[in-house]
Amino acid sequence: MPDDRLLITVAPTGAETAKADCPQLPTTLEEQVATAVECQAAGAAMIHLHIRDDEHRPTLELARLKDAVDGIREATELVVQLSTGGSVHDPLDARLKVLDAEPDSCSLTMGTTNFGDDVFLNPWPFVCELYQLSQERGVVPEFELFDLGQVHALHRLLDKYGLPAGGKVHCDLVMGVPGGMNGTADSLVAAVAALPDVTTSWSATGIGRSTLAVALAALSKGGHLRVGMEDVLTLSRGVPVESNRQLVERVVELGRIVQRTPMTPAECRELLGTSTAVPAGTVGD
Ligand code: KMH
Ligand code: ZN
Repeated sequence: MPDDRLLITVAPTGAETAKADCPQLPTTLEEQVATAVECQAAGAAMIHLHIRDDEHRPTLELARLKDAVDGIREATELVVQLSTGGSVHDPLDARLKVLDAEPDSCSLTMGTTNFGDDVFLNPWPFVCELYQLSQERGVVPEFELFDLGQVHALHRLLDKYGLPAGGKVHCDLVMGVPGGMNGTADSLVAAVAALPDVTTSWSATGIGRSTLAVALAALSKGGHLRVGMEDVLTLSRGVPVESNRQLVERVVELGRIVQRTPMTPAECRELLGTSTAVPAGTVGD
């Protein structure tokens, strides 16, 4: 793949924003499929997905997760990544069951983080269990790193359990969460320098007002980008995001300025190893 390619992941919904506070947030299956279609057309290659119930509340209900995976696969070529982080209120066992929906990829956060006034719980045994399950099922993890300690935890995980399904190591720096590393160029440079040598690709996203600083720093360091209404709800002070497509279009333009071309979903599969992902233990058999 040409080395100017830019992976844009869209995270359209998240679990923390209420529909009542943001009616343009895509929460129904129809809205999420429509968002996926227009974000792919705008330049996204992967979708990081949280789903909602009929009352627009976060849910990990398996049938709905499967419907979302199927619906997005029918309408787009996007790599479908399901969140295993869920909301701060989701129990660990329900988060493990997300893999039953058979996504291409899953998020896998490398440690516990204070999350505003809440706690995003990721105890080490849970991280190890989820990782081993992803290896067994052939689901490619995206290692989500909210602070530098989690980068070091990733070294421990890979040392103990080996490479992910598909053989590639893709990380996403989630910066600017109140409780995690801040969303600055300095923090990004430190985190990228600490990534394991076996890392094959990384992206970054900055929450809220840090979104542009993080995107520009990531582009400067040759990284990839995640954007979406999970992470930011304003385009500038007082100007609300009207659609995820706007956020994708904005980073396509940033990428164009630094001579990066949006990656296709097929190129994203190659980058992440999802097309070749086989359960651990069968690699090389
Ligand atoms: N909603 C956050 C508590 C993930 O998707 O894996 C966790 C989160 C991470 O969004
Ligand atoms: Zn998420």
